[in-house]
Amino acid sequence: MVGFGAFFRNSKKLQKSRNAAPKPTRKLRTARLLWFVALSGVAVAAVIMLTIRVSRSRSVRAIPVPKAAECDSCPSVGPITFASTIPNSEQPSGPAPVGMVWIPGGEFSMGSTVESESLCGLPGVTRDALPVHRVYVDGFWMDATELTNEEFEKFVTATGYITIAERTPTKEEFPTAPAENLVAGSTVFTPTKNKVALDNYYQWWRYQPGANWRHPEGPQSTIKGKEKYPVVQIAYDDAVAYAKWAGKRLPTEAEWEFAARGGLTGKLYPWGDDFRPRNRAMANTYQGKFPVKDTGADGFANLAQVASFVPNGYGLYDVAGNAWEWTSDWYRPDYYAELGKGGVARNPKGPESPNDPSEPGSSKRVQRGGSFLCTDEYCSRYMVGTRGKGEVSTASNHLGARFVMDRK
Ligand SMILES: [Ca+2]
Ligand SMILES: [Ca+2]
Repeated sequence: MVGFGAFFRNSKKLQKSRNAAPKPTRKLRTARLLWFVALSGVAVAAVIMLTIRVSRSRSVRAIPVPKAAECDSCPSVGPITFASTIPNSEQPSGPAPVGMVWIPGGEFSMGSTVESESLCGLPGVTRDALPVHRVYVDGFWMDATELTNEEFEKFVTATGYITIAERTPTKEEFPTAPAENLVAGSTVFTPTKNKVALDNYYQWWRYQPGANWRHPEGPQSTIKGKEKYPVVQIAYDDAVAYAKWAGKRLPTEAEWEFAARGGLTGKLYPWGDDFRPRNRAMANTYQGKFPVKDTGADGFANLAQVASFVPNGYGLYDVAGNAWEWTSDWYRPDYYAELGKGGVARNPKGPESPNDPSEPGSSKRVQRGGSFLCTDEYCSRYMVGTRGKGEVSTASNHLGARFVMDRK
């Protein structure tokens, strides 16, 4: 983490370079940016790992045996081979809820052995997707797509719900902040003008007053015409509130990964091991020089309408890329190591409490699937076994959700 002073200087440059963005006062930027950056999470948390990646590996490679000696803080490594996925054969009797597909559940190997997961050269970064371990989950219904703007709007219309990004921070929450600095907003990705060293994510993330799900990149942005795009700028509690209204819930991390693997065993991506089979884009990710210019070579230089790419084996769209997706598990980098000590973990629901050594005291939940900002330069979190994490009250313009429902 860079210090506050460095961040402020960098963000000042960013604001100066973006005429379209409102220009908050220096005091405003100072207090609000400090607060949100301290919370980090979401995209920021993902990018922490991404930025490190570039210096380590430009390509994704699976390794037969992790080099434990490289990392004192990495979990102990158990068996790393993926055993076959064994789906349950039982099918639900009733019809599928609207927009949902049946995920049979069953036993599978969970985790990732990808070398670029091994980012232990910097403090606080561990191989959190190791060891590969055996897990069983019951069958469940899952949304075929990420939650869309039009679906979220129905919820808001029906309930009057106000998302966290829309709420004005209070003096009680931030007693030391001047009143004029308490402004609602959220985290927004900002392309840089020129190529930059990928060691400071503050260069491409800013706190944007007025950014929320209706205005994902700030007051001048809109979701008009994007009814079937994934809703973003959704913090964890926002997702939970929607789920409660819709009679659904967020998936556990294990459910999410079982579903995303689509019945395959140990593959890098939800569709296999080839990122672009027959040179076909399979997910909405980032092409070009990050974070300067996304060429949109996959057809989209920002979010895409949901289901713009082919689904996985279970009929799920965009489990890789487009928008990050919340899960209900607390984040701990050592959780897999704990589970790996036993036999088959049955319906794991995450650790009892969160702990991210890179940001002690923060409360983070697991996020999955990566986003349109993930690139093989460093953010390869569209790989199906890898993990993301985000502070629960922090949203961003590449974070959304998808939900599940238990069989009645
Ligand atoms: Ca793209
Ligand atoms: Ca997604």
